[in-house]
Amino acid sequence: MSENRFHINPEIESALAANQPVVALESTVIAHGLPRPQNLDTAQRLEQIVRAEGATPATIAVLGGKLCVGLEQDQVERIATSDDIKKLSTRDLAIAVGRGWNGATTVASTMWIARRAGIDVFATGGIGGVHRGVLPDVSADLPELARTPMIVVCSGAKIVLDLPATREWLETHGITVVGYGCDEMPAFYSPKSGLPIDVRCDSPADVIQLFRAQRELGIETALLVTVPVPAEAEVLDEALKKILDRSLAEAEQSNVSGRDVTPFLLARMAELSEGATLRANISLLENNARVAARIARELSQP
Ligand code: PSU
Ligand code: MN
Repeated sequence: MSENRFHINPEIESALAANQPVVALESTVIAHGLPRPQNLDTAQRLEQIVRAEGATPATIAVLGGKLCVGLEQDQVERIATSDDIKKLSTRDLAIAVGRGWNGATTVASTMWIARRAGIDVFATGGIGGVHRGVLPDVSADLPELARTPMIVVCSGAKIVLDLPATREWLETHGITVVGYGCDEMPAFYSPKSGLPIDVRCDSPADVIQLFRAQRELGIETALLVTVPVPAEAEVLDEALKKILDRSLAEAEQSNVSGRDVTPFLLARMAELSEGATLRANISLLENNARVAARIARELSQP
């Protein structure tokens, strides 16, 4: 790994050197997943929550072609407010570095960078997965989970996806799915998917016990810790189904494809639900950051 392609914030560097807890956060959710101005507020809140739990937040992005781990306040603002922030998945990292781009990192590319920076715990909202529809559109988040040994805290895969197919993919590729305080895999805005978890954990120590076992065995996949959206913010299934169907139909009519699909669907659902899905998204992001910080603290115990 070429050091000069990375910019690790000194605060993160010293936390990692001292084996203090660090939580990686992605930036695509800020730049492309949430509307303004809630995106900047949320980015700042997530960092505050991680700090309040006694861990150091490392928001990850690419700025001027550098893989940045831990952003300054003005850099977070830039990601949230400027119009030239690209959505970068793993396949885009070499292009972004080679050409000196600014971009936000997805779950896949955030994991890639976090792992190489030595971070073991990452919090996000919903992972990407197998999309609905005939074209096999599979998020790069999935293969990255299959080859990156770290703890990823999320609320399952985003509801816009084919959740049963995504669940099967995780199983086929040997990714252990933990239900954190739940017995089924959450479905992003809703706690119910009808899909199984592999194991239930009720505390950070429970999760770390599995992560340590995974490490000792040399298992190279992520440990996917799925946490339900807090009850007061969940969106009921019936309401959700209608707006989801309408959003999917609109995406098809407008020929939205590739990296634009997910941001389009999330934005349309927020509009059609009069902000209910947005509130759920922010609530689950905050809760996941809190859970991840507690897990990171447990991991840093000797
Ligand atoms: N979780 C959220 N909102 C988001 C995302 C996750 O609550 O916007 C982003 C993540 O960065 C994830 C990406 O990696 O959506 C998936 O996009 P795609 O389906 O194009 O791979
Ligand atoms: Mn895709």
